[in-house]
Amino acid sequence: MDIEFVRSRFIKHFDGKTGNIYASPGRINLIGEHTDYNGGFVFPGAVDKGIMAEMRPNGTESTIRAYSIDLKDRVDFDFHDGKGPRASWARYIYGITLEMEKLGVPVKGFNIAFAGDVPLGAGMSSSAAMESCFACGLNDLFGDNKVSKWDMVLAGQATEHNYCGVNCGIMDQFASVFGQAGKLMRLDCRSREFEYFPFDPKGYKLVLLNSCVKHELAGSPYNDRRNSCENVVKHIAAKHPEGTFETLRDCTWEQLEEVRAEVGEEDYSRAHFVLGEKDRVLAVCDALVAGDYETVGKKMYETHEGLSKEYEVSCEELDFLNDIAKECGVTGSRIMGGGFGGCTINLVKDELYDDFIATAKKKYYEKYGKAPKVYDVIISDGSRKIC
Ligand code: GAF
Repeated sequence: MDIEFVRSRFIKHFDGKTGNIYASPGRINLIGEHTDYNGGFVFPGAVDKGIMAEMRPNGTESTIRAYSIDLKDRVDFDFHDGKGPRASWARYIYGITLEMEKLGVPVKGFNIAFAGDVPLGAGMSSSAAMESCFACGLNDLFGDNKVSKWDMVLAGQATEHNYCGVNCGIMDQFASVFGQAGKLMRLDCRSREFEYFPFDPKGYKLVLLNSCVKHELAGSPYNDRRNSCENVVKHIAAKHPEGTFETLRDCTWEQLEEVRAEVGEEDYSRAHFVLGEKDRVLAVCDALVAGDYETVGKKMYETHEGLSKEYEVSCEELDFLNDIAKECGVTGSRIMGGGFGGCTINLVKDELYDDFIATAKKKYYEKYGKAPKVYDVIISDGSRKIC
């Protein structure tokens, strides 16, 4: 992303002065979908696309003057007025400001202009990129950088929960804040322990195909899926007062079978997917250590199948892209992120890459009248101050 571009807009839309520039990336996730809020494992990495913001204190007590460069929209609001702005993009700024205040950062009024090259609604978490970028800026401008990385992750997640209506897990904010170039991260979402995994699969490429079906978690059945999982846990816990059951992470296949009739087929299938996905992430870790990309790919296809048939977060277009991947002999392919649109992530042998991309573009265009967008994955660094 272009620093000078953001700076020129910041100068033009405010008082001609410059501020500090911060950037945070979107993310990919190799495997481990809808496991984060179930206390399981995820395998994300930050990408080379994200959000860049210029920010500067403006001398007021609590007035934020915000400009979205991409939307060409300006919103001014008082973050202590108890309601905040209506524009959905500005609610991320409002929410993270209040969450950083809760963490003890003495935030005052500021000006902010921001732009992004992470595609919106593509399942690469442009919203987490915004939250972590703004958190990074507020921490630096007002908080002497005393807020820890983990607290910024949690502040981003709380922004989604409290101001944007999405009861998400912690994967996206974690990846955006902790990302490192060339490395994926295996995160245990229950203990929050994580490990960096250098990711350089010789002979393969990771590529995203954007179905261009806009994925939007607010207002989607994302929260319903979470409720289904929590309902199953509640039933298992009631049957086993001797145990501690916080999330599906604590539940076994046998316990799930025990409550099948009482929770109903829909919630059963959701939980069945999550238990399987928990095992698949661990299998993929072992396979990566062994350099066994065939197994990695096989697990990706299994995840797609589960997300489509059991968790029901796919759509016709994503299933179509997945089928094309199979036909082209792609090693692994699946929906990435929350679902309901967005991208597939594909692990492709170098020699099949050109044919796969050309075939996917052609067939998708023939069927849907538009070509999928193609993004080569470059694993990059997390949130940072640029200057
Ligand atoms: C979205 C959420 F924000 C994440 O927390 C995660 O649940 C993901 O969907 C599915 O794995 O990106």
